[in-house]
Amino acid sequence: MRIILHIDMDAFFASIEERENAGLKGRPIVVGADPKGGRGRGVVSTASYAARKFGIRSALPISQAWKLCPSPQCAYLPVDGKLYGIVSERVMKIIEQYAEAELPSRRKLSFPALIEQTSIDEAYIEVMNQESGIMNHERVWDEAVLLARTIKKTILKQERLTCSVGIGPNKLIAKIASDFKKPDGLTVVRLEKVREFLDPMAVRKLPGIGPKTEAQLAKRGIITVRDLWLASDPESDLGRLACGVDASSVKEEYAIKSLGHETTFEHDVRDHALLTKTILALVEEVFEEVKAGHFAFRTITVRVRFDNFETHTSTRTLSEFCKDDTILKREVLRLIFPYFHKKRLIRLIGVRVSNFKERR
Ligand code: TTP
Ligand code: MG
Repeated sequence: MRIILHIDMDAFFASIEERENAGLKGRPIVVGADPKGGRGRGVVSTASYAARKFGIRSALPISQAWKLCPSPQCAYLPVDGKLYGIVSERVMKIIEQYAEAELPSRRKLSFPALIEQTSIDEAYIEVMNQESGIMNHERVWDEAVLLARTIKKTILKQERLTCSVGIGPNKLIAKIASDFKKPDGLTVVRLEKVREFLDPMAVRKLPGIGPKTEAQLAKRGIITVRDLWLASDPESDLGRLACGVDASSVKEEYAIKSLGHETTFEHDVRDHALLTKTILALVEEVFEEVKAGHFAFRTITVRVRFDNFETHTSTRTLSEFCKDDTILKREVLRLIFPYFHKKRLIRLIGVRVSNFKERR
């Protein structure tokens, strides 16, 4: 029997901007590319819940967001990666502080909680993992709820930000549960309630089911998770998902797999100097986040999209872990220069680092 919490900050980038500026309180806010009066070409990073009422979501083209809710009704703000990295670190410290404090029942068995951060604003905590039934599960469920409340209260008090928490018997259920009553939600799904919880849900709510699979399933008349459960082999991946079964473990190492930034130009570019300046600015943004997360990385990837949407990536894996921005800049320029020399118009460039060593 396991008990796992999933914590996910609400509209993270937008909520930080909202708390930094009293004039933004409760307003529709979009954080992302410059909308350029509706002609901007990048995408939305995130939208505040007030902006989501207009249908604005992460990854929507910024020009479409503008159509749904233009400025000044909606505030459009650039991504301040450095600030979000710092806030993320403070939030994760709060989570660690409370998760690692001894819960009364756990003290008896003396095992520590495991914490796995999976993105800038998400973490799992495993508060119990027990094969046999010697422990009073009831008490641990109650303590998990108390832990969730304490973490929510502390993040609100110290950071003036809300988060949503899901508690379940595995990571999959905890994750779905944290999303269930966003924002500022707390949802507990015990093992015996998993079926009841999942049954009426749209299949799209299951992690890994995107619009394509959703459409394919809909053609077969499969709309809800119950439909999927009835129609699939319980031993298949989809079957297990529909049953809410997930054996994956909470891993203590820092689980962010990569960090990157990219930019879509307002006009397609072939100017070598502008391309170089832009990629170096992106490298700096990435490096700020690398520093904030205390990472060392080994793999560097650049991405280039030409005006006809032909997209290329080039990757280099260093022989040793690296924490140095001079090496990062040098390698990124080496990787990307061949594309600049093709004299073709470029629409987008980006850089990503991955293959991280554990924190600190
Ligand atoms: P999410 O947790 O997916 O989204 P969110 O915190 O904005 O909103 P929710 O309340 O639904 O959890 O992502 C965390 C941050 O990561 C988000 O604030 C901005 C960034 N992000 C992007 O930049 N691009 C994306 O496509 C997504 C999904 C997130
Ligand atoms: Mg979030």
